[in-house]
Order: sequence, then structure tokens, then C-alpha cells
Amino acid sequence: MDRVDMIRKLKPKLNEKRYVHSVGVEYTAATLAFVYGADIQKARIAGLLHDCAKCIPTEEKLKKAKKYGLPINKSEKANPDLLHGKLGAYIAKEKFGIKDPDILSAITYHTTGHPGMSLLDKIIFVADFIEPNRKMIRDLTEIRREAYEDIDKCIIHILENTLEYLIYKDTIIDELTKETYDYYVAQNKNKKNKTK
Ligand code: DGI
Ligand code: FE
Ligand code: FE
Repeated sequence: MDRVDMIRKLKPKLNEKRYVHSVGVEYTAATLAFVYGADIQKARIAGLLHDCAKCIPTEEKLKKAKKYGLPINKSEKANPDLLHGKLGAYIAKEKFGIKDPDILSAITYHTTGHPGMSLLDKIIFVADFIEPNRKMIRDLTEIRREAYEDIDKCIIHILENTLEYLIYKDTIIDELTKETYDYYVAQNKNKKNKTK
């Protein structure tokens, strides 16, 4: 499927704001792929499609995930919006014909991240947070700069912000979000010790 067909199929699944965000993530992911030498086309497709399941009503998300036989953990059951990555990867595969496992992984994990992310996973995780249509939040200017200087440091910064926000909202935090944070903090410490 070429980009024109993809957009034709994607647009009716999203509201205006989500569509504009998706195109923003597409080109932001491309710029990160330039800097880090990732596959530019894969980054664009993953960026464009990452939220293709976001606008499915919350309870429908749970129903569909069950119907498609996707694994559902406790926090996803309590907060089915967390399923939009997994569900998005399923839709990308079945409805958009995306077979590339790297793209499907980046879509699957774009909300929580996961320990040991691939370069493409990292690019989509970061592009989702920094794309130009995101409303200004604390540290965003610095996070945008870090994205192009040290992507792992940027990931830690994003997860710090997200976790703080989730704690403040007193909502369920997915295990994977915490695990990802712990993993990259530990990795960063190791890196620092080695250069000492
Ligand atoms: O879909 P987007 O809005 O573009 O971005 P996203 O997929 O990163 O989702 C963002 C929301 O997900 C944001 O409000 C923070 C929330 N989130 C991230 N990790 C967790 C989480 N929400 C809960 N409840 N638990 C998490 O672990
Ligand atoms: Fe999302
Ligand atoms: Fe998004």
C-alpha cells in the first residue's frame, strides 16, 4: 500500500487532531531516522500508523483486543486505552498489510516503551512525545533538544515526566512503563561508570 492509500484508510479512523498528530509523528520520526541512521521509510510508516487504534471507544478497545486474541494485562483491563498500541499493531498488520516486525513492534510499544528497545522503537516513542503539534508541557524544549543529541537520555526524561504525571493523576501505571524507566536509568549509570 502506498502512502496515499494509507492516508485514505487512516483518516476516517481518526479525528482531526489525532490525524494531524499522526502526520507530525511521521515527519518527526523521519528526522530522527536521518540523525541516527535508521530506515526512513519504516520510521514514516510506523509514525503515521502508531495511533490508528487510538480513537476506538474505550470499551470497544477491550472487546476488540479479546476478539483478536491479544494478551491483556491487569492495567490494560482497568484502563483499556493502554491497549491502543497493541491493537494498532494488529490493525496495521491486518488492515494496512504491514508485515514488517520492526514497524509492528514500534507501534505496539509506543506508549509504554519496553526494556531493550530497537532504534525504531525508540524513534517512535520519542517522536510521539516531541512532534510539533503536542501542546507545550514542562521540559519539552529540552526534551526536543535531547532527542537529537542523546536519544537514551531523552527516553529517560520522557518517562520521568510521564511517571510523575501519572503519579500526580493517581492513575494505574503499567508495569512496562516502570520497567522501561528502570532499565534505561540502570543502563545510563553503567555507561557513566564506564567512561569514568
Ligand atoms: O496516544 P498519544 O496520546 O499520542 O500518546 P501515548 O500513546 O504515549 O499515550 C499517552 C498517554 O498514555 C498519556 O496520557 C500518558 C499515558 N500513559 C503512558 N504510560 C502509561 C500511561 N497511562 C497509564 N495509565 N499507565 C501507564 O503506564
Ligand atoms: Fe498513542
Ligand atoms: Fe501518538
